[in-house]
Amino acid sequence: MSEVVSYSMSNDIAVVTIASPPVNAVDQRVRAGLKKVFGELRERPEVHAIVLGCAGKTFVAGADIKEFDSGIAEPGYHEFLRLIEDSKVPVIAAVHGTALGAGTEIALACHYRVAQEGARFGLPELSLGIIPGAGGTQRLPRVVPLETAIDMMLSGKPLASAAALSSGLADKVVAGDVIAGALDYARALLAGGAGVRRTREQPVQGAEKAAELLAAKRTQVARTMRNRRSPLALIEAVEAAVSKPFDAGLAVESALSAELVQATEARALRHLFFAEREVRKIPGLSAEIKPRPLARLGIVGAGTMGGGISMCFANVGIPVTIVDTAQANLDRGLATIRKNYERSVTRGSLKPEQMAERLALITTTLDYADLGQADVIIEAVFENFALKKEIFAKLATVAKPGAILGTNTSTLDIDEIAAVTGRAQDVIGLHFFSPANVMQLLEIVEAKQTAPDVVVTALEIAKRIKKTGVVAKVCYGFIGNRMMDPYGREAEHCVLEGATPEEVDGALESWGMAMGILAVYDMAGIDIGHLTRLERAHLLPKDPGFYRPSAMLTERGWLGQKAGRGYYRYDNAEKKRTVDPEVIALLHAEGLRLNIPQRKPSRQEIQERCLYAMINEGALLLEEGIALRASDIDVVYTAGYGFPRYRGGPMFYADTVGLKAIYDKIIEFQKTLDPQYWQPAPLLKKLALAGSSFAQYQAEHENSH
Ligand code: 3H9
Repeated sequence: MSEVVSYSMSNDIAVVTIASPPVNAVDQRVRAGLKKVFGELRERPEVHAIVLGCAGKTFVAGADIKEFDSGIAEPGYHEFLRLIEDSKVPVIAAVHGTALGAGTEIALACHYRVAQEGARFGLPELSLGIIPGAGGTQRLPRVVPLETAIDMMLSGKPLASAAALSSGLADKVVAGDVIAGALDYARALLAGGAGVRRTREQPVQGAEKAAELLAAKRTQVARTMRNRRSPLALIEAVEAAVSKPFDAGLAVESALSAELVQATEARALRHLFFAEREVRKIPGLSAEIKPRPLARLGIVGAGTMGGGISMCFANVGIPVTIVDTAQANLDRGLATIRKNYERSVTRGSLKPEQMAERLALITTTLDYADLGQADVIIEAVFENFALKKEIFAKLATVAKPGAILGTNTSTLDIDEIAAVTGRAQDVIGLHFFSPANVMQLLEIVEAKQTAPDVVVTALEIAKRIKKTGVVAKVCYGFIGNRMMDPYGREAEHCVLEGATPEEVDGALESWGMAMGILAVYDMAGIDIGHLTRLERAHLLPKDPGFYRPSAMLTERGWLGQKAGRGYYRYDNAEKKRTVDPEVIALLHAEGLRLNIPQRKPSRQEIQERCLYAMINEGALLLEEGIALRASDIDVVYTAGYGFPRYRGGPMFYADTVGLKAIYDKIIEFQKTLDPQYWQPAPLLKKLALAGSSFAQYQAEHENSH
């Protein structure tokens, strides 16, 4: 009997168990094991039903993603799935935890499905740039209504056990042990004389309205999933389920699946899947180092950031004390938190009693001494060095020994902040992104003297509050904002050269950015960046065109959305951006005044300038050791900056373009644009000329740790 798949008998019912920790992913051993076991059971007439379940914390969580790069080894998926489906006795899937991807596909090949309360069924393949390739696109619409099937696969969102039951995906939901529940169900089936119920023999539900539905879904996908191939392929596969016999449909699914799995989109998304798990592993930090306690949190500053961060902790049951200098600030902050929760209640994503519980966890105070019990204190006041230093000096006196002092600064020198505390080992950067309760990224900034267990605790914090924590070292802007700087610089310069804000943002958005950078400035407030640049003026290039548009708009009070106008106007009822001819004329005239050649860069040039400037900065960050890995940069950008996941992040994208091509372009820009900005990073140059890539550099580096 195979190691990972085994079976035992419960009277006349066989219980097959997959045991392949941690998540029972289907690899060659699992496939071979299932093939062998179901082959054997076929030959045993005393077996009257089969229950298929999993050991450990979950049912099968999908195909083994690692196998996609090397190709799927024999036996293939269809071989064992067909054996399961062809069984002459009923096969009942016993699902606990999460049945994802191939897990749901296995459950669909079974004749019946029993789910434990709280179990979930999902087909998240699109998030990996592929489609369910083990029969999911063909079997799911034969089990649940066509629209439910398409929505489940397009959104990737799993169905909870109750929804699975009402849609027909689960036949029964049981409390307690799912194997026992499935055995009971099997006995009831046998007693009632129910036989096999092969999914492939069922009709597609709602086939008569398919044409209309599929057309509507295609339109939706073109709008919401720009530049992507896998969603369209998914609809094609489902169309085949409707229009072709099962086996022919399966062949369509297989052909599409094989095409997608090797394409850049899927490679990019796989890269991120592993990169997001890799960020938790910090070279040099031994597994022996335990995190410090995290039972109580303190926040300094009841503004937007402080409020959002407080919510992150209250959401997972950690009590929070917020301190501010004025009662009015505390009241306003708390009112905003309440409003945010109320919105979730109205939307139905939060129950009123959960809102009450969370609000009860948040207390406010004017007295710093009330932070004395906090295990972690996070300062979240606006970006002002003097103020932050004053706060940290105060925190050092009230915080209990060993309490962690975090700063939410997005740019400032944390070593200098730590220096005023006399306990620099406790100080760390915890950079949240606005809105903090929504955005996925937490940039963890390790200062020179930060203690290793403080870094471990910061990673633990990220995990507890369900964020992606990425560790960076101290420099201006850390990973994210430092790379934004040259990106935004090029976008602004293109405007001075004669491109309109809409042309610049349009180029970036059509490439895949969630939002063009100028529209982002409007959203965040154009003054924010401008003020930090004023503070650092002595360090910035002596170039009158450098971020000149932001300066001009700030001087006029056209600060973006909050002012009703910025790069765009927002004075219509829907607060949608519309072009502002006055701004276009103003910035165009400024370009002329500064003698900037007027040349209206093409869409492609805008994209290349912005992205390559960003990538070049990323290479510098790697060389300087600010970022640990190229893939960490990719995680920062996709989790925190609206970088399209299907492009894998800036460094992965650079590898797909080819570092030599990027290097050559930078040299070309050095000749045609301002050479002070177009200096290839030494690492980029080295890798480009050696025909190497960031991925290869990372692999070599990892081996040397
Ligand atoms: C698919 O099924 C295609 C099919 O249609 C058929 C094609 C022919 N493969 O996330 P965690 C590892 S596509 C390989 O930290 P959690 C993971 O890397 C697949 N490895 O745990 C990590 O390793 P390490 C569709 C996997 O409790 C460890 O397991 N399925 C896989 O926070 C623990 O993972 C999905 O997309 C895998 N499939 O979350 C589901 N899954 O410790 C992907 C996990 O070395 N998985 N690992 O870093 C998940 O969403 C989460 O892992 C899950 C557990 C929710 C299951």
